[in-house]
Amino acid sequence: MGSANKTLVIVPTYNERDNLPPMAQRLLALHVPVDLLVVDDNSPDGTGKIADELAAKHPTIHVLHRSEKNGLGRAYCAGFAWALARDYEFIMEMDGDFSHNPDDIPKFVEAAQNADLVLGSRYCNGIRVINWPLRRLLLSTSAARYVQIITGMPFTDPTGGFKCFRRHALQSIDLDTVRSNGYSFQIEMTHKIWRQGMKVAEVPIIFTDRFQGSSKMSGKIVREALWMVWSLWIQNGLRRSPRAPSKTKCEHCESKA
Ligand SMILES: Nc1nc2c(ncn2[C@@H]2O[C@H](COP(=O)(O)OP(=O)(O)OP(=O)(O)O)[C@@H](O)[C@H]2O)c(=O)[nH]1
Ligand SMILES: [Mg+2]
Repeated sequence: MGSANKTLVIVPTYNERDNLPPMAQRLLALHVPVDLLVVDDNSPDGTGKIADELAAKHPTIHVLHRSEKNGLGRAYCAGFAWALARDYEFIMEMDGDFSHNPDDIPKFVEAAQNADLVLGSRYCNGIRVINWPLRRLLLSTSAARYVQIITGMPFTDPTGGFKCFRRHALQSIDLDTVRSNGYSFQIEMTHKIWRQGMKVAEVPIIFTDRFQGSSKMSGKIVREALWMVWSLWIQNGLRRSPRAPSKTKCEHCESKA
């Protein structure tokens, strides 16, 4: 199957009807050409229908409909499988609520020329988070430290969801074995790539929390992440380093990574 562009941006959506059209416009206007895949879990607000209308107008926009809300991790895995069945080389994760700035996409693609996975980091060289209450920021930075200590992964922002995978990095993972769904989904995907000795780069991003709607952060998401990192450490043979020599790289904050 052919595809027009080498880069696919996967945006999972659940009730994003107001955000999706402006997001699509921003992606269409990028100087690096990208395809967009919307993975919609039958949003009650009709986001899926809006996505279909956009796809009918623009050949670079695609939609994957899923029958019910099943979490971010499952939506992304479906999107990854869709991408791997086509020719995409750079496969990105991005939120659909403008927490992630689509204008950062070219920066990821550039860094991915020389890496297997690129992570957007809110915390390398300072803290760049807008509109988060202090307790949410503390939870996120403590989670990052916890992940670093237990797994040995040196990344400054392991729970972030703005990422770019190279095709072969995704192909190296059995997507059916990825179980986690909340923030630990991000940690699990990165760990599965890093522990093979693949090259992981970080690029700095500014994260802006949605100004409308309430946070989905819950005790369940935190608990899932708490045990997941121990499970990853066990999967890695109790190692805190990759099995193969690490090629970890932080483009902009080399000293910290
Ligand atoms: N397909 C699908 N998309 C989802 C699901 N849950 C969240 N999303 C989308 O995933 C992206 C990130 O989810 P958010 O709800 O913003 O999660 P968050 O940023 O951790 O939490 P907030 O503080 O609420 O913004 C958004 O584009 C959501 O619409 C889901 O179960 N299925
Ligand atoms: Mg959000």
